Amino acid sequence: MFTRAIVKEPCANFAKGLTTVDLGKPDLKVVLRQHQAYCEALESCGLELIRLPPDEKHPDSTFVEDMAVLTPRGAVVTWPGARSRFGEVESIAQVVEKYFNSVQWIKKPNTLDGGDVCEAGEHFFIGISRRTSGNGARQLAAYLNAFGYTTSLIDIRGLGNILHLKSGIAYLSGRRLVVIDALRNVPEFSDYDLICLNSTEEYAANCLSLNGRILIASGYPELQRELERLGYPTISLDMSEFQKMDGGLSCLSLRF
Ligand code: CIR
Repeated sequence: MFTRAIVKEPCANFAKGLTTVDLGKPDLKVVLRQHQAYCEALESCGLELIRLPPDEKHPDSTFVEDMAVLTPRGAVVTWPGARSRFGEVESIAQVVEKYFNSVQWIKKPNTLDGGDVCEAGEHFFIGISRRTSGNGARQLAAYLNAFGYTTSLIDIRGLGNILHLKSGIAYLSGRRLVVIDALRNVPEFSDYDLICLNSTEEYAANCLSLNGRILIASGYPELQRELERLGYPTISLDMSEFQKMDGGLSCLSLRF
């Protein structure tokens, strides 16, 4: 069960952040409205929010997930893969230090984005990506192994043109994962039940399982129907403005 989440309000410079997609410029008013709806959805799942103020110097700073990996047995503060995001670490680290007794750090020059880390119960999948270096992934694996978790590394470079591992998979519960087509044959997923997304619903892979409910981006009816058929209550949220900046549901919070 999760009890808390760290969130950071999007800043006025949000549209100046990094992106690889060409979906137009986000509208700040709508960004703030969608962020507020996201916060309310977390609260409706029983989470108490730790709300951090906007940081105008860092347009991508609302995507707090990339700055840390939080587990019931300890936390790891990361060193992100994008240079423009280095200055985001400090404010997240301060909160993490306050709530966790055991805090480890990814050490420079290794890099790791939290978006590349998918918790699946006692196991963690760690993506090696354009943002997460091989050594960063191995360093995180060593920390998680010391906490008593198992890990596997998945090199996603060249698989599906996704930014982070969790742009292409989500863990639901038991042994069930949502995956995009490019990841369905990854050997590490072979003993999992996979919900495979069709090509028009790939953005929906980044859904978020929270205390028995699944937050899902709105506009992806096939996944929503399938989740409901399997008995998961869903909460759908309009993510249009975050999608323009390569962001999804998981990136907007750090749950613990
Ligand atoms: C970036 O490129 O870093 C941001 N515009 C988006 C980060 C998304 N984070 C995530 O998926 N965990």
